[in-house]
Amino acid sequence: MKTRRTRFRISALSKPRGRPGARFVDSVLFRIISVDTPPFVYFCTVSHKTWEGVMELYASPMACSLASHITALEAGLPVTVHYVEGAKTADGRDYREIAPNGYVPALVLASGQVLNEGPSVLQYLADQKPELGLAPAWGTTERYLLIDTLNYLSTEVHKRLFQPIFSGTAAEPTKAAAMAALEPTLDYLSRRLGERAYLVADGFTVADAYFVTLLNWFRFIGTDIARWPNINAYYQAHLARPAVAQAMAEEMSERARRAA
Ligand SMILES: N[C@@H](CCC(=O)N[C@@H](CS)C(=O)NCC(=O)O)C(=O)O
Repeated sequence: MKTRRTRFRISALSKPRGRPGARFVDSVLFRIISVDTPPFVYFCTVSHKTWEGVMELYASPMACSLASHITALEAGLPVTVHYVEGAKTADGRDYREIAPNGYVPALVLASGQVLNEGPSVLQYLADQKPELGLAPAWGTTERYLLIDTLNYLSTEVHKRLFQPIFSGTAAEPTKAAAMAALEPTLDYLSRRLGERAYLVADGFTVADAYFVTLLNWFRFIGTDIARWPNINAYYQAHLARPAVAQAMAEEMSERARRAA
């Protein structure tokens, strides 16, 4: 998987919906010509297998998009990661032309459609490789437990707690209320995790990718996770997971580059 600097340029990245439409990808190595002949679009390429299903993930280093980055690596998917800085892409485009609400993650699918909510991006990526079990199969109770967990992490932990804490504009009482909710939230998550190695299923799922991402933030604001031994053991074990370690190393290196 390539990160940040792409070897090709895509125009008309975010077509509204449906078929890809005319799209040209220029590269030293590849040239893909889209022939828009309704009702079919034919892709002619010197390396069809290489580019089939390629996706673009827009991310901010160590933000919630880290969970999607981890998932893409876990699944070995053809995803190119682009870091967004100051609402601009690395090649100077206005990020709001890709994701109108300005949030990461945004996943631009091979069709040109854009997913722009963490839980949908995570599940889409997981569903590309169902055999890996990164999301339980649709129709099973476990799938609904996954959705339940992703919604909790996204709305209650990410948005209700961390959004005001990280915000430069939130009122002090709002920040204080969020800080006061940190410990009860970790108590709850500790009970929810129990002595299991994974948050939802018998193996690693996208909920674990998201939980590890949020545990980084607890640590970042100085919460001593060691006070919740089961969460701490879980966190340490997942930090050693190759996809987690690789995604975090890449994103920390991007942060270091910005800080330099
Ligand atoms: N509802 C979105 C929220 C995503 C979100 O809050 N992303 C943050 C980074 S963690 C962001 O892009 N913030 C940029 C901004 O607020 O302009 C989701 O759950 O994915």
